[in-house]
Amino acid sequence: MLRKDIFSCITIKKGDITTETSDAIVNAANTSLLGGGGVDGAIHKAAGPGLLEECRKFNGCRPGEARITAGYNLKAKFVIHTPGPIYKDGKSSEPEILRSSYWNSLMLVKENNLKSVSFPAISTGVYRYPKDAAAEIAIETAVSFIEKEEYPVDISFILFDNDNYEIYIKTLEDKKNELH
Ligand code: AR6
Repeated sequence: MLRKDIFSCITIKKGDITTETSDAIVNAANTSLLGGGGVDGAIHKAAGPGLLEECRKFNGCRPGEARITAGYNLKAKFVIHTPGPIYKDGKSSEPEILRSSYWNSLMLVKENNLKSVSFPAISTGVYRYPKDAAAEIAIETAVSFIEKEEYPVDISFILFDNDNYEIYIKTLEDKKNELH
């Protein structure tokens, strides 16, 4: 049987997302879209001041929504900015908002006809989302995008810390076993 997802692929890598060569990298931003620390700070530093200038035109962005800009000095052609949820107790719509961040970013990939995208582990740093639960949502949303949208795309997860890297490997393995 020909699988629907035959042209799509999910990759897990350890590293720094600012050096990725995919068509787009995703930024775990805040609602101002005007930069910050963590991966956001690293992306703005590597991209140069043009990125901040372009981000100003959005006048911010709500958690779970996403906006696309050029990549400036990055190797990636585009940056997709999405503020994930700030984790409180897990009962304040955090899972839905995190899922929306991944889903809306992937919809921008499709709308802009991009072929590859790299994600960091959104909300698992300063925003303190538990890493296991966040990885489940990231992988589950990527798989469901591939299944539902039937859009061929290479989705990479670039993990900066060992914990997240190991959690993602295990979560993807579990998901594969569930699907077969
Ligand atoms: N490449 C890939 N992943 C990275 C990199 C990098 N260069 N640097 C850090 N990470 P965080 P959040 C990982 O705090 O939790 C900012 O100030 C890091 O190990 O960057 O969504 C924004 O402006 C962690 O697993 O983002 C917001 O105010 C993951 O990226 C706030 O932080 C996310 O950590 C957003 O918090």
